[in-house]
Amino acid sequence: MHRTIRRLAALPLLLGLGVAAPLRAQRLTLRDDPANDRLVVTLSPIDLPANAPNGGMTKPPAQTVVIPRDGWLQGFSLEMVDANGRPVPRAVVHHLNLIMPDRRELFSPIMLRIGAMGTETAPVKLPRLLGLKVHKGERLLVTTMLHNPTGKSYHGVEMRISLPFVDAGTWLPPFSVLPFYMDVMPPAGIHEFDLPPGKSQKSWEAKPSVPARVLGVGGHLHRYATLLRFEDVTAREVLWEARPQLDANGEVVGMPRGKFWWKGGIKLEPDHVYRLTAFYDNPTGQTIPGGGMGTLGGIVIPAGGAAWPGVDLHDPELQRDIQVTYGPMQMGHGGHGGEHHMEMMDMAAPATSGGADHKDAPAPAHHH
Ligand SMILES: [Cu+2]
Repeated sequence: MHRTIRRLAALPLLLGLGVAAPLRAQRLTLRDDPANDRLVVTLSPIDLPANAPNGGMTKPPAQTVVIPRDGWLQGFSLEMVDANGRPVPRAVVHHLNLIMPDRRELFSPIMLRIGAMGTETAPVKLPRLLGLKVHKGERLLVTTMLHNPTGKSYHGVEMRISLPFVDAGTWLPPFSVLPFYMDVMPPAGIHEFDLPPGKSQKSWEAKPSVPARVLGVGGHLHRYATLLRFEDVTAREVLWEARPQLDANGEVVGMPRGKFWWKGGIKLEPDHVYRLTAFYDNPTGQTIPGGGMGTLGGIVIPAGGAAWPGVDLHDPELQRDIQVTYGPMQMGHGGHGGEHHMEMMDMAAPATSGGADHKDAPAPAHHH
């Protein structure tokens, strides 16, 4: 009799423990906010202890939400508050990626990157008349990596991604555009590379899967970068190149954007080869492990009514992309072991998606 009572008394405690654990897990949810023409995607709660040792990274599990109605996405912005409603500094976001897992990229079969943010990325808002057409039921995947370099601890942090959204029933439908992403490293996998001393360059090339017109581009580079070049190898033509603004320490503080909509865009042909090259000049005399990166992001319109191809789940490159995206680690940084979604990071290479003008093109995809 006594034994039974004791067991029953212990039961709520056990249940309590059983419930407590899942409540601490970070959950991604979507709230439709038609009154404000937006979708709000929330990830919480996240604990970010102060002065994480050696720049320890937290990677909440990659999760998806479902688009609730047909319409157009027109950008994104991010805000963060902790459990006490205090604003949390943007410096804690190493990067954030928005991905459509059921669609593919233009230059490779990996999942479609629709937006990315680093520490310094300003909100992205497309002009009212441009948008990414999405359908009810489509999935949106969010991956992020966070750290806390500040002296303050933040608990129960809520990450709120606001996505301006135009309903399909609008009286003035936006013109449908699509994002594209290209990297100097192969698309699926780690995008940082070891930066040799002195002058060096890294490039990757590919053909687009359909003809398209590029309306605008932006770039992402790391410390000591000198130039990002996008060229049509077949036509032997440089389509866009930009020099990053560097500060006295060689850190990238800004990156010009290319706008081509005014001339009807830059034509991409599926039988042409395109190359992206990042140029660096590393004055340290030493190889910087994982110090280099070069990314191009932009928006296109498919030309001549070409249908964007779907995902091919049998494609090994897509499989590798899925594995890397959902896996515990997304970063190179010298191959430190990652456990419990934590990783030792080389803080000499912070995410700098900085740019003076973020209004006309989505930020380049930024996958560490
Ligand atoms: Cu980077």
